[in-house]
Amino acid sequence: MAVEGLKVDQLQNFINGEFVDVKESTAVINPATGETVVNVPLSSKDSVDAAVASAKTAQKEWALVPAPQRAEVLYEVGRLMKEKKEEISRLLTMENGKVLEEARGEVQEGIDMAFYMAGEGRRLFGHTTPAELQNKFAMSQRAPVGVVGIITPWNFPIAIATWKSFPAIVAGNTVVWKPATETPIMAQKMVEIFEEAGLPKGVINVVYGSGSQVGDAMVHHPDIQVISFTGSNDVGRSIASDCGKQLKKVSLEMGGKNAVIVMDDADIELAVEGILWSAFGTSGQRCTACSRVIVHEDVKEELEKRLVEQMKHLTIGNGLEDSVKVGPIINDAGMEKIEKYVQIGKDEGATLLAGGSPMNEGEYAEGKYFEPTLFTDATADMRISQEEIFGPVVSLISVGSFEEAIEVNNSVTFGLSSSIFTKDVNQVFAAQRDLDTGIVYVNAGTTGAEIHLPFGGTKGTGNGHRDSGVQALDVFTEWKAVYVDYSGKLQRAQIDVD
Ligand code: UN1
Repeated sequence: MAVEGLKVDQLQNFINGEFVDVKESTAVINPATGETVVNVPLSSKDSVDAAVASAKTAQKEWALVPAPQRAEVLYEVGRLMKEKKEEISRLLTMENGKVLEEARGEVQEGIDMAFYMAGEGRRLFGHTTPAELQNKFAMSQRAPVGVVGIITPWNFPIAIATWKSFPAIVAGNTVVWKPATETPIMAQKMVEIFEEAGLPKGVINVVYGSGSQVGDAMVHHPDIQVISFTGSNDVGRSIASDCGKQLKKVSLEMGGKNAVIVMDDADIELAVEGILWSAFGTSGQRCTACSRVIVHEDVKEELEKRLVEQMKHLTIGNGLEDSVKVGPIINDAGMEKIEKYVQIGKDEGATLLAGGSPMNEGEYAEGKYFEPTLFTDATADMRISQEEIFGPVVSLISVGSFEEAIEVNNSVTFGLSSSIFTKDVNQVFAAQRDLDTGIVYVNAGTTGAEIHLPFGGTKGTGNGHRDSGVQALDVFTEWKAVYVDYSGKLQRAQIDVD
């Protein structure tokens, strides 16, 4: 029997406005309970071909709909998401495990994105600029790229999908979307909402399945002009090289190794709150999660003591329960990776101050839970200080100065988010200049990006593009420069200029 809020117990692809059966499927497991929530199709290349054909046909007409009218659909999408926020949030907790309060926050992020991008329907600004010759007009404008392929992760299955699909749609593209197989219900809910909002058939198409089948077919499909991907660094690199060979535009967001810097003049209580929220919220399964704390040596002991004390109050369990602050880990692969890194940390000589083990007993037996874990005496070059763990594990590294803190922060191959706690205004401004990440926080943790600002990072985090913000439009549009000569004669630029 289908779970509450979901009409079906077997999901179907959504192609050209129709729900389509696929032979093979797999179970979606609630990581908090081990129960099956729904079955999700495992599609093959044929489904991708059908989805792209539908998107390609629909795009011709969609591109001709005036952008303010395309935006009307997004306003309605936002309104419906708002109306169904509680129902969607509960389903999100069931398939992903994040606690209900965070699920509500994620759905809200999608609602914000709908209204923000709907507003772009009346902007989509280009420039008008003087031409260098008399009686000549010059402007630049955005044109849709065509069919867009979006590949979204399980950790923010609705918010990230809105960061990518809404700008694509408002700009006149059509979409083929491969959601993560762990969290397909958010795609089902979005499809239902798009339909109810009146999005024409073929503008959004959903194909469920693995990266190796569906993702690969999308990346290699000649009629998909852009791939926007959020996921692991390894997969992102291979997508980039495959797209590179085809000269296909690609936008990548591939995680982080984000740090909170705590200076000797910081409000330590506030820093503790910021660290706990950004390290253990979402069980550390955010690209933006804090996994390093770079602490000034003069406040190291105090910070350690307060963190260990406060960590005792983190309640772990099923995110549908109000009292729970830390939910489960998404799956076995996630658990194994976390366990592996805890062992690496011990072997490297870091000191384990709290946690460090999976939780398998009693109420935790059926789900996948890992204790919030704190290492100290880590050094900047250890693997636990360099590699993304994607779990509730944080390592303290102590430093002697502001300059050293910045250097340690910047010593990783990722560059998504960073944070500094200090009351010194000079350090605040120097830090926001010198921290080499795409997102910088002052006196807050490393998470909590807002949708109207660009989301993404430097170095191994991305390839120069940004999700959300007005910048997302650059991924889904081509710039077109238009010159109108009304002089009635041939005027040669750069030559016929007196
Ligand atoms: C992610 O983890 O990939 O800033 C997205 C944040 C959220 C988005 C996280 N607004 O943590």
